[in-house]
Amino acid sequence: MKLFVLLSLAFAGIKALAHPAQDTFLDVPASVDAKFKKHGKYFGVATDIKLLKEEKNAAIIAAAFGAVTPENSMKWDSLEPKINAFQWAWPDYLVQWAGNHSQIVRGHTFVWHSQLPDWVKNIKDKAELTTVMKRHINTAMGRYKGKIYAWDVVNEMFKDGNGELRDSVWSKTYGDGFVKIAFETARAADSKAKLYINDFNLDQLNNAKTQKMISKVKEWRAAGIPIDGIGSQAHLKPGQAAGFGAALKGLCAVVPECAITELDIEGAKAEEYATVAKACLDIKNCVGITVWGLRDPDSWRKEKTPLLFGADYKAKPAWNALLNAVQ
Ligand code: 9MR
Repeated sequence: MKLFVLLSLAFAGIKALAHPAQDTFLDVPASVDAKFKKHGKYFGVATDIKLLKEEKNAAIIAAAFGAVTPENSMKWDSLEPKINAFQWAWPDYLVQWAGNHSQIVRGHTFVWHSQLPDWVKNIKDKAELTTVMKRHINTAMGRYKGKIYAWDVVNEMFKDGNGELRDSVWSKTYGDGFVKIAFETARAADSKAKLYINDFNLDQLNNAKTQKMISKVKEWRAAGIPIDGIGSQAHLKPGQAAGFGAALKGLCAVVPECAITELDIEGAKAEEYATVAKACLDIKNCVGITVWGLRDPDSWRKEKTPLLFGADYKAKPAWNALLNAVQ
C-alpha cells in the first residue's frame, strides 16, 4: 500500500514537471481554433507585445487560438512614425511569437486614413506620396516575407452612409487610384501573401457601403487589380448578427477568399457569437474569424463588454456557444 502511494506521488511529481504551465494556470479553455481547423479555417485574436508578455493572456492565446493580428503595432504611426525610420521591435515580437506557437499572422494595415503620421498626411505631391507608400509597403512586406498569411492592404476607404470615398490624403491625391498602386505594390513585394481590402459596417447586405464594396471590388478585380480577399471587420451591435450571414455571402461571392477580421459584439450574447461563427462556416471561401481582443478590459470599447473573456481570464458563455456551434 505504502509503495503504491509513494509511486503515485512520484508519478504526480513527474507529471507536474512535464506540464509546468498547468501549475501556474489551470483554467485554459478548450480550443475553438481546433474546431475551426477541422473545417480548414482559423480562429484568431488581435493582440500585441504587451499582452503577449502577460502570462495568462499568452497561455490562453497559445492554447485556444490559431492566428494573431497585431492590434496596433503594424499601423503606420507605429511602424514608420518618422520618414524611413521603421520601428520593428513590437511587430517582430508578435511575428516571432506566432512562429513559435505555429500560429498564422494577419498583417494590419497599410493604406488607412487613421493612425497615419502627420508627415504622411501633409504630403501634397503625388509622386512623393507614391514613393512613400511603395517604400512603406515594400519594407514591411519584405521584412516579413513568408511569415504573414494575409495583409490588410487598404483599410476603411469607404464612408459610412452613402459608401462614397472617405476623405483622406489618399483620396485627395488619387481619387480611388491608390487602390491599384497599393495592391500591385503589395503583390510584387510578397507574391504568396493574401491581399485584403478591409472595412467595418459591412454587416447588412442592403446597406450602401456593403453594396459599394461588392461592386467596386468586382470592378477592380475585373481590371486585374490583385485583391484576394475582403475583410469584414464585424464590430457588431446587438441584433446585427441576424443579417450578417447574408451580407458576408454577398461579399465573399466576389473574391477568392474572405474573412471576419475584427469581430466583437456589444454585450457578447452567446447566440449572436454562434450565429456569426456559423455564417463563416457556411461559406466555403470564408477562411477564418479574428476576434478583436481577448479580454473585455483590453477592448477598444471595454464599456460594451464585447469580447469572449472577462477580466478574470475566464471564458464567457459565448465561448461555449462557439465550441458547440462548430462541429
Ligand atoms: O483596437 C484598436 C485601438 O487599440 C486603437 O486605439 C484604435 C485606433 O484607431 O484602433 C483600434 O483598432 C481599429 C482597427 O485597427 C481598425 N478597425 C477599427 C478598430 C477599432 O477602432
